Amino acid sequence: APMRDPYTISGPRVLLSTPSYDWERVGWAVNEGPEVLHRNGKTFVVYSASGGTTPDYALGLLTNTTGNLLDPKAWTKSPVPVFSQYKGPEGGVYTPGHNGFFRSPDGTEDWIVYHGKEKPEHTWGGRLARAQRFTWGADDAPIFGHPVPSGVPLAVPSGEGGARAITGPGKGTGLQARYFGKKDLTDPKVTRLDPSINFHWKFDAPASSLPTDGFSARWRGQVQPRYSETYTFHTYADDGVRVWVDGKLLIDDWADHPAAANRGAIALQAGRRYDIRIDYFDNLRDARLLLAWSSPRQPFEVIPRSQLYPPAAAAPARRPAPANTKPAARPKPKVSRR
Ligand SMILES: [Ca+2]
Ligand SMILES: [Ca+2]
Repeated sequence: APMRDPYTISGPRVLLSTPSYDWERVGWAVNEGPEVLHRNGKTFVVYSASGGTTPDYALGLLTNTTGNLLDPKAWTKSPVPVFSQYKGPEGGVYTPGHNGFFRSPDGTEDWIVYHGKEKPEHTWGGRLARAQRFTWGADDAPIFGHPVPSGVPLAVPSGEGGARAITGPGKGTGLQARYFGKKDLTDPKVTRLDPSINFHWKFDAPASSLPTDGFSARWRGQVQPRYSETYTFHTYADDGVRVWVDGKLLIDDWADHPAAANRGAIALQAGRRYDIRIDYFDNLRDARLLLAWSSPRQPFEVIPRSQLYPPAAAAPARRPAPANTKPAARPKPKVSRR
């Protein structure tokens, strides 16, 4: 209908589309949820078709190139849906539709937001809000591709604060290490910079001034993640180990045992440096310690030198790690163990 203002029609309504194709009539015959796109003088109406509980709910496209928006004959309907259910090796998306559009914060990208389900069930439930980027064809029509299944990583919209959520490799040089002649972090013998923590000393000592059994070590400095997300820190230690990140005790396994894996998780921001501290001791025989990390985008790896820094000079720790170094009387660690 013609409109006097954005919320008042001023003339008779005109019917532009009815469910005419089979793919618009699965479950129920439906055309609904129209959303408009403009590009180079052309107008597009993207609408949702078929029953909203069916896996076949899909988006259709009407195109107007004349600018006469109230003439039904000026609109051409795509004979096939332009966005519909998808099943691939990485998963499936069903019932995609009832969408909206938005631009990336810097105005360079076009995005569709829509609902879709992970299973082809005939229910209203299970619909999840989803968003992905779309592009444009030479004929100015939108190209949506297929709905992207859950769990497939997408870059954030260009210019979003999170665009800095990925940083390149850091410029770290490693952690400050102090090795002690006794297993309770006393009797300091050696101070040095360790580029990363991936040691298997076997039945030997880390340095000639240290004993082969009953020594300990403490690493201090900062760790710098490359992604803004929850990181899991992993250790593999013989014997005991504790790890603090940003003052939070993530791994607490201060006990004698053969090599054991531990882990603990914390949410981190890309590019920020967080205080990290690792305490370790060897009681008898074999001695080893590995410190790794993983996150949704960070494959499991020994934390590399580039992301580890010696303690910040002078600047006091924002949240200092607890001073507790006594091994006795600590509750059993709550971290999971593999
Ligand atoms: Ca040992
Ligand atoms: Ca030993």
